[in-house]
Amino acid sequence: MTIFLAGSACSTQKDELPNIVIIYTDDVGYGDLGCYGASSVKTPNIDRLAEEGIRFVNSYACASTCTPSRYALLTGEYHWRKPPGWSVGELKGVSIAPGDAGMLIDPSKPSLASVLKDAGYATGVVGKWHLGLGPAGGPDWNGTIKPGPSEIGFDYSWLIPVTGDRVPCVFVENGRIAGLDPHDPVRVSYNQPVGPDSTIYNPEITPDMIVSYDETPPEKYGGNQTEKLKMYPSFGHDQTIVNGVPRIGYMTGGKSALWKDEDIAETITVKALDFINDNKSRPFFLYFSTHDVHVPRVPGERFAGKSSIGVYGDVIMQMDWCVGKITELLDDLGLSENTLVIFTSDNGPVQDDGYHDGSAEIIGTHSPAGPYKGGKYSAFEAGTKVPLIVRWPGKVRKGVSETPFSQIDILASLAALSGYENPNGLSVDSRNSFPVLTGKEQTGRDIIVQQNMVGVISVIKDNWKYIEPGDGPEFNLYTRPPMPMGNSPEPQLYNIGSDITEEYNLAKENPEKTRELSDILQKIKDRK
Ligand code: NG6
Ligand code: CA
Repeated sequence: MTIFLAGSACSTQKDELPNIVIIYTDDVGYGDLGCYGASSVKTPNIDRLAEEGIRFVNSYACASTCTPSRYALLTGEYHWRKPPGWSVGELKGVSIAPGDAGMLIDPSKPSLASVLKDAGYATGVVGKWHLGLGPAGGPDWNGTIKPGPSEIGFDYSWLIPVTGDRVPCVFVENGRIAGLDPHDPVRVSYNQPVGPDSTIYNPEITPDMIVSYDETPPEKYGGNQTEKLKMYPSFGHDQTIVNGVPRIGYMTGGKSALWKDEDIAETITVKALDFINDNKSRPFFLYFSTHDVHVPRVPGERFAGKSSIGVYGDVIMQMDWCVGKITELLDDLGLSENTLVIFTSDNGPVQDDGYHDGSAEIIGTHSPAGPYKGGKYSAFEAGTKVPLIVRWPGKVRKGVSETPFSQIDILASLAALSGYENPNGLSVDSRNSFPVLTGKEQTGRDIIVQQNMVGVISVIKDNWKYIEPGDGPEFNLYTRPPMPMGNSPEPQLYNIGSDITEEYNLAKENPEKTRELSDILQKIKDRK
């Protein structure tokens, strides 16, 4: 592995710090973008970023679900160092924070936001959070919601607090629900119904009852309030209907603050643009975290019905539009030259992820995972191998990079850029790879580490991939098509150079390599 000296070549004088915009998309897969080979859906704005910057073809998120990837991005530490013990249905040890999780990031430790704030940046987060808020057990939603982003260094925050498909369906601005009428407080519970809006939970629904998009769902899907639904759940998402969309978690009240799903993309984009405008005359760091292309997929009027592959394509177009609005403003303000834009995704793709939205049926020849196996939730490549585009005109080598990169290194890399003295000392896992991000250095990380939905860890070294044995299910049956999870009670070893779809488990044939990689993993686990 190449070791870069602290504060090495890439460190920058304070007065010339570039602005930094991280566009972190949700569930966007390796094959979802034009510049990565998609042809059924157009992404001109992202493709332009790729043309003007560097596009990575071997870049990884740290996990195949949202919470642990975001945790690693902001803290530089693998989330599996503190196994969460959450459950979803029958699945135990799941790495998806429930909607009433308290703040997961320890405010006493450095974060990407605190490091950049200390370096003189105005720091803002706009969009999906999903890292817990408030004390353990969740916040007082009607009061001041803390700890949260401001406790880890964000000057400004406008959040989708959990996910679009989880309550509460409100935005939280700087620790308060935006637009909340104090006479109509919200009530939120992840344990029991909380009032008339708590709806259609039906414990008799099991995965084998999922029907395809063109069949009529069994009556049970609608429970007692079918008439309110504009989109059926295909699994779960059956506790509260807000705007005709059924969600996970119980909620009532807060009518004046409820978001409208059709408007989420535009609302958060406007907030992101406001943040840039407000801070245009000083270095700023914006973490813009889109809702698209996560479920529920409810495109705004501008994009509804516009793609040839149903809502799945519509929301990709919408996400691309958000990107275009941001780059357009940077152009208009004359800031493009001095802004480092990083575009990537939190985990791989999924089609039907609990809503009857046609994504499993109308997708045609579009391949969200590109050539790879698996997707969201999975230990296979498409779970974490995601698009990464970096643009900083004049500063990055334009073109395509095959150098391996892991999002775990974003913390130390951006810390180094901001002049932080000892970026590799910030966390146990993150290493300064800034020269890789700019294409100056082509010897990337020699080891890539990632986890799947149930915390099974894999390591990649020199095209060999080892997936540790685990006891999770072989498929996630809550999705359609059912997602291969990469779980097996046996160790797995793939040569992802020659067997890119991970068909042949060579662990028995090649016990030395299996042992070598499992030892490496053990050492990483033991690292303090
Ligand atoms: C799953 C949800 C899925 C999605 C996911 C989180 C069900 C059946 N599935 O449990 O719809 O919300 O959690 O996605 O409830 S993530 O991108 O935020 O990790
Ligand atoms: Ca996600």
